[in-house]
Amino acid sequence: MKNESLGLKQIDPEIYGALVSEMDRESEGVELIPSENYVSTAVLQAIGSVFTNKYSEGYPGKRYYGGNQFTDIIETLAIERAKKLFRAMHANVQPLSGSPMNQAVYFAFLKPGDTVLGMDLSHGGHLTHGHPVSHMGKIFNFVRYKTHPEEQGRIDFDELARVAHETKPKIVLCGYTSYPRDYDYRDFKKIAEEVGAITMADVAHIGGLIAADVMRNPFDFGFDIVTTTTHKTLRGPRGGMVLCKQNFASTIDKSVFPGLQGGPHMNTIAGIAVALHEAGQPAFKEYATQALKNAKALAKVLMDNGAKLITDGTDNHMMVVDTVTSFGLSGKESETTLDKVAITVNKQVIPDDPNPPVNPSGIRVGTPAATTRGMKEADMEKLGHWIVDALKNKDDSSKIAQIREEAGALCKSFSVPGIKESRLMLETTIN
Ligand code: DSN
Repeated sequence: MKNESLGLKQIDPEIYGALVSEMDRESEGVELIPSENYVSTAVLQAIGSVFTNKYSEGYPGKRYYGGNQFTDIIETLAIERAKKLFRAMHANVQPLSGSPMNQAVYFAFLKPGDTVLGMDLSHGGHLTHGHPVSHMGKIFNFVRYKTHPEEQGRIDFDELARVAHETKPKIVLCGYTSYPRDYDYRDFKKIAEEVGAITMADVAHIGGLIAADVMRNPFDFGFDIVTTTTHKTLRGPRGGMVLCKQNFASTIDKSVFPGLQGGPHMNTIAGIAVALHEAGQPAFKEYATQALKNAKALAKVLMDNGAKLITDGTDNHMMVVDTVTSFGLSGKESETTLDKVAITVNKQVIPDDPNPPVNPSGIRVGTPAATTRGMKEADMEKLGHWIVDALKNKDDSSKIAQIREEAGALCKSFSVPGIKESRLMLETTIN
């Protein structure tokens, strides 16, 4: 099979072309979607490795297939590194991504119809926190809580306690995908204890910030279960982890495999192990600290220039802008306008949004990816002004062209990790 030694360029020019274009897109634009990031060259090498060839159903030392002596090494390292970074007693690193990691927890502890207290999607929660369109919302009884607009998005814990006593949830869940504040885990824990519920925190967005100890860690407040994706602030490949107290460990493991999934993606687990190693280094703490500083700086320049931020500021790496109120533009119009100036954001529902998710009233903006490239507060200042200028002048083509040029010039000063090496690898074939 001579062809098998040829590279992507020769074998599949269409995929090669799209890949090269994506590298150009990532290099030439500013990524401000808060759930995205750039992995390191080392993580890319681990993901693009022969571990993708291997079936490893089971867990280290207890596999259903032979030949797992090396996958056992990487999965054990990933588990130990995750436990250390998150101060967790147990870690399962096999969930394929964020939704299955949460599903594995629900199926571990709930029967159909059981109640979970979770955050409303438009107030910052996730589809898997019980939105009616998700399968989870159909199987379990999610009771959703909301935030207080007049208290900068804080949660009304008196109301939460009242609802918890009324509905007797099996799980009290906190976590978010578009909530710019930190959580007061102590209040959640107190309420859960009063009603005998398990405490679960889905920290998918802020996993890297918790690993770096620059945001609160739910385990420090006695939480039972913490789930996190690995590809957002943690800067690893796309995946999920369930971290928990020891008494939940075997129930969680059985729920992930064989309950929910089959063979784990061992190349991804290799990448997760590398990302966790990187997250344990002093440079990662600096990165996480800078991501928070950058978010504060970006929030300030946006607010100073007429943008209405949901929660009027940020405690983490992201912010949600009400673009309808600020600029008379829907989230979709704003996203499209910013695409034209090579600044990528995503349209976003705002609390109790009167508009639908396909064309909501806001956008979500975040700093993890730009910070990985090395951008700092002065760059956030520029980005904030360009965002506002573009949204205020969306029909002025010369203004849009000028901002695009300036944003492109900024990008030239900050390379994206792994791109140079990937280009080199794509051009290399051994005959
Ligand atoms: N899609 C993820 C995000 O962007 O936050 C959540 O699932």
